[in-house]
Amino acid sequence: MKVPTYHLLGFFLFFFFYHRRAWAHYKFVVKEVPCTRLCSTKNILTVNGQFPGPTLYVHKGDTIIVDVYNRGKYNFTIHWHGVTQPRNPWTDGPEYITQCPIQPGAKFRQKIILTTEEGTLWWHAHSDWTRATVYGAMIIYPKWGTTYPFPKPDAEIPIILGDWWKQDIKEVLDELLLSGGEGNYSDAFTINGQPGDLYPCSKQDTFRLKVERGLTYLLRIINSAVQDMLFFAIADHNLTVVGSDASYLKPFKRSFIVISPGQTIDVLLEANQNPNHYYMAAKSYTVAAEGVFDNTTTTAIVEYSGNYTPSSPPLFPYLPYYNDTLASVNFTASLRSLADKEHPIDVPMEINTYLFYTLSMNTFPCPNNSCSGPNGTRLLASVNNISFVNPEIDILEAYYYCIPGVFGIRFPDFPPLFYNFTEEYYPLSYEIPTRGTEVKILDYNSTVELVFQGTSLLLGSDHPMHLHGFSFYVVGVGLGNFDNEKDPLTYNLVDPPLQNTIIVPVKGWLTIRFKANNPGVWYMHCHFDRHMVWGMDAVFIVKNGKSPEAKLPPPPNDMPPCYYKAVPITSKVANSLGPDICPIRMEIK
Ligand SMILES: *[C@@H]1O[C@H](CO)[C@@H](O)[C@H](O)[C@H]1NC(C)=O
Ligand SMILES: *[C@@H]1O[C@H](CO)[C@@H](O)[C@H](O)[C@H]1NC(C)=O
Ligand SMILES: *[C@@H]1O[C@H](CO)[C@@H](O)[C@H](O)[C@H]1NC(C)=O
Ligand SMILES: *[C@@H]1O[C@H](CO)[C@@H](O)[C@H](O)[C@H]1NC(C)=O
Ligand SMILES: *[C@@H]1O[C@H](CO)[C@@H](O)[C@H](O)[C@H]1NC(C)=O
Ligand SMILES: *[C@@H]1O[C@H](CO)[C@@H](O)[C@H](O)[C@H]1NC(C)=O
Ligand SMILES: *[C@@H]1O[C@H](CO)[C@@H](O)[C@H](O)[C@H]1NC(C)=O
Ligand SMILES: *[C@@H]1O[C@H](CO)[C@@H](O)[C@H](O)[C@H]1NC(C)=O
Ligand SMILES: *[C@@H]1O[C@H](CO)[C@@H](O)[C@H](O)[C@H]1NC(C)=O
Ligand SMILES: *[C@@H]1O[C@H](CO)[C@@H](O)[C@H](O)[C@H]1NC(C)=O
Ligand SMILES: *[C@@H]1O[C@H](CO)[C@@H](O)[C@H](O)[C@H]1NC(C)=O
Ligand SMILES: [Cu+2]
Repeated sequence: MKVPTYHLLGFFLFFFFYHRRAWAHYKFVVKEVPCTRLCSTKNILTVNGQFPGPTLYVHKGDTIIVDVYNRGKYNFTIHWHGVTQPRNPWTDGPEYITQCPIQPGAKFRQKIILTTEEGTLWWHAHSDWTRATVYGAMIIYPKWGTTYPFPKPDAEIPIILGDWWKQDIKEVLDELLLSGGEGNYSDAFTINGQPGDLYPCSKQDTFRLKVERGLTYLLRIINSAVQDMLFFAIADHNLTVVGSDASYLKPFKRSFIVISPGQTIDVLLEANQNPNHYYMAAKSYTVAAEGVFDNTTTTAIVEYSGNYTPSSPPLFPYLPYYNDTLASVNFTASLRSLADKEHPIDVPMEINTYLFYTLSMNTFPCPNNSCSGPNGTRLLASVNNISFVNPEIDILEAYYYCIPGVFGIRFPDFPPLFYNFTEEYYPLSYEIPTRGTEVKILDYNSTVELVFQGTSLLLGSDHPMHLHGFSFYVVGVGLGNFDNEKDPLTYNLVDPPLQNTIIVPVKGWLTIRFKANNPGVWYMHCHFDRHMVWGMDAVFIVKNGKSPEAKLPPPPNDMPPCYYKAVPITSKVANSLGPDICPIRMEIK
């Protein structure tokens, strides 16, 4: 049979592109470049010299390879935020949790395994505070041949919200840790790397979104800020929220949204107003006192095409007052999964592991009361009264190789003390946490319900909690103390949203559910980097299941090395961790 050549060519092209896409390969060269914002220039760390970094365009189910070359001055790691990475914690990224850092001059090949994620995610550095400038979008299109659960938008635009610090970010972190106090806050917020009109020396470079009346735009909004939850709105335009954290939502309309660091929100913008210039704007949502947070506003401009005289200045949107907690909680409570035939939900209904974690701001005594926290103390933060301390060997390797002395396995399921967590007055001694590196061990396939309870210690704060390795269903949220009897009756088990980051409201609670079907070591932390370095972190170890596809595979052979003293392991010490805890026992030399 004679096959026309163009058929063969078509077949070849299909194969070539299909496989190229399915195994996209990127090169990330991490290096410093000079960058000017707010009338001054400093060196910032970037990927490939770009700020924000390159966008990854992929399809649902793809596997991506990224070769990360550290040509910077500091230890470095990178994390694929919201990718569950089944059985692949090895290249998840958080330093001293799943790997030791990539040292200057070194290289690490990272594999990103996408499965059910579809929509918008992002990637960012996960060492010290280098993520302040090292981040980018990850756009996950539907599988080939399928489409969105809403009319195909005419164009798609990433809107990456960030913050900008005039100071070198390493200096900000060093100062924070040295002083023990609140530390500094950012000087500006940014939209796609630009502060916008309202800041000095910024007007020229303001991000402009050109739109045509009658068309619909999908804005893929990401909050990459180090420190701040943000209100975001576009003047005279409602936003139709259709997705968050790479999972679709039942569409709902809002004049503004609330987005936490780490979170992504997809919205449809209909260009249905009179041709004009309209501001899009973002500013902080915070309960911090005036004078100790960045109260500036970042803007970009939505510009209709056509012949007209734009209003000057452009029309400005309504944004709630900085501390409008009700607006924020209302937004979180409005998220609902599609939960239809094509997008079924899988919320665990029979729970076998109940956890209750308090999230607290803390103080710690400082020699001679010489720190800058309240009464000369050092500020810390904790989960269940344990302020997490990073180990020197990453927990994943310590677990895999069964290296003793790196972490403890006694992270408590409940706080040491039940009291009125949201009361205004409490004994001062409650403020002081214990410090340690404890992990919570979960059996493979266990069904977990975790209630977060924000406490009023040091007036409390909202906490955008982020879990690596899983997406979780948010089944309930409220203000005040969690009521074990009444609140579970309000749970949404029908169409709860599937998130990887969610705001636990100040002096409030929030309940998540997930199934621990991803063996390995997975970090959970507040996505305010300040709270993270103060110790509001926890680590889950999900044990291996019985079948081969439920077991943690060996590490890639280019894992960045850790430096540690050789500890000869006797089987006695190894066994003291418990018989099922270490999948592999090896003598480390
Ligand atoms: C905080 O930031 C400001 C503005 O960038 C800077 O002038 C100051 O030195 C920084 N440090 C402290 C401790 O305030
Ligand atoms: C936005 O939605 C609200 C409530 O549905 C409506 O009252 C308002 O007119 C809408 N605004 C625009 C600009 O479409
Ligand atoms: C921002 O905070 C500064 C310092 O506290 C204050 O002077 C200024 O009025 C505030 N600006 C706004 C817009 O709230
Ligand atoms: C918000 O801040 C204002 C001004 O500082 C204050 O009067 C008000 O009580 C605060 N609201 C809440 C809910 O804390
Ligand atoms: C949020 O606020 C809107 C408008 O006030 C209200 O209609 C809606 O019921 C609230 N939603 C939730 C979940 O509280
Ligand atoms: C604390 O103060 C005492 C008396 O001034 C001084 O001798 C001591 O060195 C100080 N300790 C520290 C850790 O600064
Ligand atoms: C500082 O000390 C005073 C006096 O002991 C106490 O009333 C106050 O609550 C303390 N502040 C904090 C934040 O611990
Ligand atoms: C807990 O404290 C809050 C704030 O002071 C108060 O409103 C509430 O009634 C207290 N709850 C109980 C059960 O005492
Ligand atoms: C946290 O633990 C410390 C040390 O055991 C204790 O003094 C403190 O009261 C605890 N705080 C709370 C809120 O349980
Ligand atoms: C884990 O759950 C999956 C899906 O419910 C099931 O197919 C599998 O058999 C379970 N494995 C174990 C070891 O329980
Ligand atoms: C960089 O990482 C290596 C390996 O974990 C570690 O030994 C070293 O102390 C780190 N350097 C800094 C400055 O943190
Ligand atoms: Cu926090």
